[in-house]
Amino acid sequence: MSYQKILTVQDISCVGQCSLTVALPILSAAGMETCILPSAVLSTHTAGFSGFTVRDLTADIPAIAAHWRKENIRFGAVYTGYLGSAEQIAYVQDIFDTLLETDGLRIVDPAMADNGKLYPAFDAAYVEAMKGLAFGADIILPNITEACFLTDTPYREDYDEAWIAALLDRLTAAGAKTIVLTGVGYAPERTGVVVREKGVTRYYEHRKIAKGCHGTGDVYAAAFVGALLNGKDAYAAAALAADYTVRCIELTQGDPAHWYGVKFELALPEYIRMLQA
Ligand code: PXL
Repeated sequence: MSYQKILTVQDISCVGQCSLTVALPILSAAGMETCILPSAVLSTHTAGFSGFTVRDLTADIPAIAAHWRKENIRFGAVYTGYLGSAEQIAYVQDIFDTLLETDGLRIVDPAMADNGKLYPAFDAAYVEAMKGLAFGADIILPNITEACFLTDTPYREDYDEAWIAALLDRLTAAGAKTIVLTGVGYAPERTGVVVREKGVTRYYEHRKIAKGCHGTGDVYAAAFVGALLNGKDAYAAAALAADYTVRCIELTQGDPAHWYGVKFELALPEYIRMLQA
């Protein structure tokens, strides 16, 4: 697929290998002109560091978006990740409505929770706002915890294929279009991703290396978006992104000092080769 101008909206965690500091290099490696809108600036991410600083950039967003409209700037896709506040979600919705090219893609990673819990910055009002953004998008990439929050489903550690199918049904009933549900494993040491598109559900299973490696959701979503915009279908993009994320984890394990993220940079050459295959 051709070179496209896309926008990704998520925070800058200055240290911690997540959100914009992984999305920008991965999408650039995927050959996309990647414009960014930082939702907030944090000294580090919020999962494991203490005493981090946060500057919420919500108030800056309307003027930034208005400037882009005035300059007639439009994007082939807008991909959102960790956002700063419920109020900001309304501004992002406005960006979806006014700054996309005709047929531009709305891709939402509702990055707000994991392992049954919301991230520290978020509350029930944020979840409600995220429902509106996610169910109006073309593609969503929740993990199981986020899918539960989006559908008011009690979270479960143990589940089977029927429970996952019911969770997908609830997302679809609420308005979700293409769903990429991450972190779905039915056996020890195995995990994978379930893709439901136009009523067809497919599962890509792969090796589970480590439990809850930080930042891998963001690496995965960016790699998925890069593959999709390179013309892969949703299932192929989901599988490619899984293979890349596994490589990133492999390259990081064995270095306990690197607990806060994955060394995704080391696998970028492989990612580019996967895109070309
Ligand atoms: O990886 C998701 C993420 C992104 N940004 C910030 C976070 C987290 C997860 O904790 O804290 C600031």
